Amino acid sequence: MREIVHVQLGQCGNKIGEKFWELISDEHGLNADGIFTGESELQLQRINVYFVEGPGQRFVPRAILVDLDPGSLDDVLSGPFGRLFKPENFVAGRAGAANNWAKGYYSEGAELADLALDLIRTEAECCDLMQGIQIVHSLGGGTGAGMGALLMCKLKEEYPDRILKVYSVIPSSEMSDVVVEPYNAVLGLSRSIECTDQTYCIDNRAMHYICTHVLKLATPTFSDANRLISCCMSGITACFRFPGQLNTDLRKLQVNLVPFPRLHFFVPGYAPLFSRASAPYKVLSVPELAQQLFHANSMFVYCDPRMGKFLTLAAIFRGRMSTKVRNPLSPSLFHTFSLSGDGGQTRFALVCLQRVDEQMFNMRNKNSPYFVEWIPNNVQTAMCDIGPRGLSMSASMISNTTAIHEPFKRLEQVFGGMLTKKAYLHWYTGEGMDESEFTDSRAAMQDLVSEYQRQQEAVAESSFVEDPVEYEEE
Ligand SMILES: Nc1nc2c(ncn2[C@@H]2O[C@H](COP(=O)(O)OP(=O)(O)OP(=O)(O)O)[C@@H](O)[C@H]2O)c(=O)[nH]1
Ligand SMILES: [Mg+2]
Repeated sequence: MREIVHVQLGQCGNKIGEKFWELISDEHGLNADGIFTGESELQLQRINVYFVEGPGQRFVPRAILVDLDPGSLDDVLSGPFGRLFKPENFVAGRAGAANNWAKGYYSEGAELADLALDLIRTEAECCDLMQGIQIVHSLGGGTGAGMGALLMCKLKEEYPDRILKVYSVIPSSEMSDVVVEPYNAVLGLSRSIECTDQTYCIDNRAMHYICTHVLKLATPTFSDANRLISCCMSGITACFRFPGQLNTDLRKLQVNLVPFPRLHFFVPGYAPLFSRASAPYKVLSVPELAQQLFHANSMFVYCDPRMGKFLTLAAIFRGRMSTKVRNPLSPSLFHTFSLSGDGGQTRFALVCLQRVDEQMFNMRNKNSPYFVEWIPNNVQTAMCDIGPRGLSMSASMISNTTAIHEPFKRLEQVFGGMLTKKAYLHWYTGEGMDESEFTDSRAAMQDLVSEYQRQQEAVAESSFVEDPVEYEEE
């Protein structure tokens, strides 16, 4: 089995992680005790990717829950799904990292990191063939960003050939008023450049915008944002968790989505998103979902994709799609997935996938100025028959767009402004951190921003023009 080990860190990581496990447990037919009460064999077929089967058909998340402040872990334990998790896999500190990256990375976090790593190791050793590790954390918190960075670096060192996939929540003043967050975020992101394979950026500014302008919520809470984030995570992972025609795994995603190793900061997106008032009038269809996915309002990072270029993009559709297709199967479709040999069902799925592919192809053509022209076929489509609870269909997107350099640049500039004044630095140096780390992290962010800009401006070279062939005369 291609197992994934999950780690959730800090308050934000634990809140989002809790929602994610609630959602996927339900999709796999598990109740709050992890007992299977589902109806379909499909729910169990690949359940081992995220769950470990214990005695009595009880399924336990392959998850480690960490926080330097015990509060968020207590909340998970006393929450509706508290009994789902293995009690030994909770790692709690005593006092938190007080929004200080250095406490998470160097002092308090470093003390607890070995314990967390031991637990991760134990889970990894019990896997048949672990495909990767996923971390959920915030980049604003001391624990999430600081200890998160430490764990990432250690895990990459220990498991260099496994995919390290991280969901990182980018801070925003709309949802937090902690002044040092830009410091924590840039320090954390600069480690992500080298230590992670895939970083899914979730920008609280975008989450706030979606909640207020798209869902029309008057006073959005973290819980509203977390619900959307967990739906997107569930969509992104659906093809690993359920049998499908295109069983995308982490490595395939990695190969297709990351043309340059450092440019692995993805913008996730999700559709449908609509307000409660408009729900009764919504008719979901593949074209509608495809259209929504390309809209800036569906993207979880506050940036305009039209200000950049998509390097690559993957879209995962879920649910029962219509089978009405006009064109015969395109031969190019076949090398994107393998047939599972189940006759009619596969045929049906093929036709559905073609419809979804067609729509994505149309959307790509319509938006062609926003794609780099030098990567052909840079849109991947995957499909999972098992829909999300309460909706006939949904779609999630993972885009690798150069537009992400805008929010990174904004963060780096705020960071630079505070650093020039050496504001708040004493909190960090007081934990043993050197000032040069700040300048190094800033330089790493600046390099990343310019790398994205360079690829955005790069044009295709005419390398396809063949040299004329000269024939010898007889
Ligand atoms: N989307 C979302 N963001 C959150 C949530 N909780 C906190 N945040 C954001 O995360 C950042 C603060 O990080 P936390 O996760 O609270 O901090 P921590 O990792 O527990 O670290 P310390 O408390 O400093 O030890 C801020 O930018 C918050 O806006 C949440 O439930 N959802
Ligand atoms: Mg905390």
